[in-house]
Amino acid sequence: MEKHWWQEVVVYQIYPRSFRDSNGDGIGDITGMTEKLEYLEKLGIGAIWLSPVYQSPNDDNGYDISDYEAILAEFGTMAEMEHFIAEADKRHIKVVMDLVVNHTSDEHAWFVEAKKGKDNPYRDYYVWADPAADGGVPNGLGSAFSGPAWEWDAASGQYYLHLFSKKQPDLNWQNQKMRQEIYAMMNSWIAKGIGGFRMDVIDLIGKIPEKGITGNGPQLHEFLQEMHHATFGAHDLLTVGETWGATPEIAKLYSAPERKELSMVFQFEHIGLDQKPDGEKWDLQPMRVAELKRILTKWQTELGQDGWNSLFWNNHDLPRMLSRWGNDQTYRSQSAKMLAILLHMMKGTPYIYQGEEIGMTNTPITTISEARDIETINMYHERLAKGYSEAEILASINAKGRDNARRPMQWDASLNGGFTTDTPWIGMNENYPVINAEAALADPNSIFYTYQKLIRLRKEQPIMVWGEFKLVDTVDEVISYYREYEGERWLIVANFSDDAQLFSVEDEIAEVIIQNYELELTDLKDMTLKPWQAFVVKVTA
Ligand code: TEU
Ligand code: CA
Repeated sequence: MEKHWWQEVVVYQIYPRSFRDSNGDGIGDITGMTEKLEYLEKLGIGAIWLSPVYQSPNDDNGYDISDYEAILAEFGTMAEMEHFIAEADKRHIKVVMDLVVNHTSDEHAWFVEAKKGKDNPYRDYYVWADPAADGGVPNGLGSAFSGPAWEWDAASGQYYLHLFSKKQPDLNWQNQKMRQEIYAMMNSWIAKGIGGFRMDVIDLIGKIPEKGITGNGPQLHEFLQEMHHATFGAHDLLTVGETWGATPEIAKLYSAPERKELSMVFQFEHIGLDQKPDGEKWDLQPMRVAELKRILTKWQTELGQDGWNSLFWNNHDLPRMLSRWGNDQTYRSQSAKMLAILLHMMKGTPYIYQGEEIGMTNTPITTISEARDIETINMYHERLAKGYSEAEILASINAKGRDNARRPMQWDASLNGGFTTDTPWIGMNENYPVINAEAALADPNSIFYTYQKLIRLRKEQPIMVWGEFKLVDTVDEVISYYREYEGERWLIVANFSDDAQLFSVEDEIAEVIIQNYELELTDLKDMTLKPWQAFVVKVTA
């Protein structure tokens, strides 16, 4: 497999609305991001995945785009965006844009035209259907944000499809002219010197709604190969598809180099482990570490040379992993560092979500008025109507709601954590006086410096990027594996629990690479691991 820059970097995801407000309106912005490039350079990341900054009515916080080639006024100007790209480039940081082309905003010019009538040239850029025989929705497709995926358009007597909010009408990828306009837009962003694209729900663009097919449709890979050849194929860009339903076999279809589609995908098999199999994300069950170990191992071993893994615990759609599966109370630092070591020592490209590097935690709410996310608010009303108790619903929201990740970045102990001098668009987590970047930078033992070291090791030690993964047989709560490369062998050990756990291997320690306690590590036989203990040692071959 030929080598690419995007296999060797660590990517940092910025959710711009919540990163840094430079002009005191309570909303993060591009100039605020530029101000913080020095911080990101210190962390050592090589690319930024930037959640959408395009013009949008913000029904879904920018994932409802009304103009792909204009910047949301609240975030700044195109000149400030181009300056950000240039400033990042000076620091050897590439900017990976969020490409949201499964749908647009209903305020996009194309949809405004399409709604004018059935004979409008843009009508077929979207998915329209006649009512069913009973006059109701065409079929049973549902929206990810509650309710049916069909919205009635009285003017034309048809429904239009929206797999997300009704202000996010799905684009019709069967329409070749629409596809060409998307590719032209992508090329205009490539011309600005970006480092690639993260592709929002890209597994949905092959949908066949009349047959109820949404993910992995028959023409999906044909469209992606067409997109590759028409846009980024001529450049060595990082392209990562968001593909919720991917298995390793499906992932190979996206990322096997000879298929000329994408660099890699985000798969979510590990992320679903605390969701009841027959339920929605809100229906909780305990995560079993043995299952997590099995799934992580499957992805490490089954992609082989036919693709490349992305590695993540967090993003703007997920609760903070430190609170979700770590211990953000008694072992906040140790469990955060364990999560970092366990993930970054695996084979693939690691992604850090803003605030993860300083151990930010979930932010519980006590009333729905504190929520901002459309997915959460719609679910709240839907489940109240279905008879769920408010306590049950709030418990689900506090465990899995997307706002947990979207609370403003905590920069220092000053008012509003140094995020803004105004009232933030969404409440701060009240622990910002203790958990913030300034405190992290001042503490040589902080979670930040564990991430900084892991990123530096990846630059210095080829075994981290190219080494083969081999699982070690351990008790359920311990995840341990070797990485092997050109005769060198590293052993990674992580106690993924609140309890002491037994661990034993015959290897001799040649060097301690990194650990989340400050212990003398001398003997790997018959160890008793401390709660959340994690370490990496080079062992003698
Ligand atoms: O998310 C896709 C998606 O399916 C998630 O919304 C997921 O279903 C849900 O959040 C479960 O936690 C992408 C973007 O990442 C998300 O922010 C957007 O809301 C969505 O697509 C629509 O663009
Ligand atoms: Ca602002």
